[in-house]
Amino acid sequence: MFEQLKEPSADKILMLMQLYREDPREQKIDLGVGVYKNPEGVTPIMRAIKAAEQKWWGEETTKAYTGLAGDPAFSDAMIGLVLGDAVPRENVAAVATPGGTGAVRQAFELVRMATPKARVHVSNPTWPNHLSILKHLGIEAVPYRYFDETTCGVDFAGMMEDLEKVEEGDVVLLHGCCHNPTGANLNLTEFKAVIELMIAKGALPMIDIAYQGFGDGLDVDALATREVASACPETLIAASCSKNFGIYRERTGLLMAISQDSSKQKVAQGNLAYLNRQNYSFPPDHGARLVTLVLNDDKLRADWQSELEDVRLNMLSLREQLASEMQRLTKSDRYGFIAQHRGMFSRLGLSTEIVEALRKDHGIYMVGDSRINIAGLNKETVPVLAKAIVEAGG
Ligand code: HCI
Repeated sequence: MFEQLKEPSADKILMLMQLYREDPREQKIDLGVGVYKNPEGVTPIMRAIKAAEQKWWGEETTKAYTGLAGDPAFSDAMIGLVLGDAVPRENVAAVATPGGTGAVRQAFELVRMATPKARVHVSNPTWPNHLSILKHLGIEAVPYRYFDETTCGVDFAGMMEDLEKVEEGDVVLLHGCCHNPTGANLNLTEFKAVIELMIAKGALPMIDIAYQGFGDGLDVDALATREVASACPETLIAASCSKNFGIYRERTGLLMAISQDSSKQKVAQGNLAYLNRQNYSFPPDHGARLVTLVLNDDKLRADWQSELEDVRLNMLSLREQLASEMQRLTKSDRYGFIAQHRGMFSRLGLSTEIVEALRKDHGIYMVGDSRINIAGLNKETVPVLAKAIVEAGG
């Protein structure tokens, strides 16, 4: 049977990780996969997570299954973090998922179950996994203009023009904050215009929020998501805890299905639990437990927020340093957008030839579309990257 299988297309980000590992050069710089690294190049376990782990080790008495939706306390805590008080709790159906990817996958499956003909409108570009999961599920992905190659900001007029083609029942996938892969984001006024358009078209918004706290702060980063959830009749939200709690390998995420009509909550909750059952029965518990412990304990929560804020500010200062270094070397404001972008990534707008030259000649690894992980830099390597970009013709 196995001979019938075709070689699946590889994930470009994960492929790059492999190439980086195999590179023997000592001075190599990894700006690839979206994992936070501190100035020493280490992805630390956050203090509050470590403390929660110690606490839980003492308190845990069983490894018996949780519920299909995971522990309701995790849903409650995460709904609070993402939505604040934007929507009444009884309007939200939610299940724990294996990471944000799990939530995205379940959301798409829910869409296909409810409306088999629905198309999903995605920003051009979007996170490659969005596209590959949609393709795998046989759901049509329709790109809308998003990244303006000349300004490296959002082509908002183009985006709105393309979203005019959205049909009733279609899904519009939006990044809640910290757009991956570009780092270019809508402002709140623009988001509100998109909301109006989606409501007028009868489209279902789906928000992927994987970097809350990495842009302008925990609450500011959630503003657009809260605005969507409180204004639209129905909303899907895939939230990840991988980055803001630094628990990547624990696979911790939450899928929310929100309706303004609370009588729909029961059927939505039932279907989300059904999807968990079909795919893996019970979602992983360990990461979700740690998140719940941190969010529900004042001291741990305050410490987590303060460490997350340090992470955010570190990335912001690297952005500013890189933008000013590029300005100094190119004697232009061409790269000023790096300081305007938010989150872990920036798409630099470099050609594939330049990206290739940076890898071959300088041992600098970025994704082929010139996406860099800002956290892969530190004060010492920012000038190295800037010089290499200019030398490579950027
Ligand atoms: C990213 O780098 O975009 C996020 C991390 C990631 C990459 C590829 C697959 C899963 C997660």
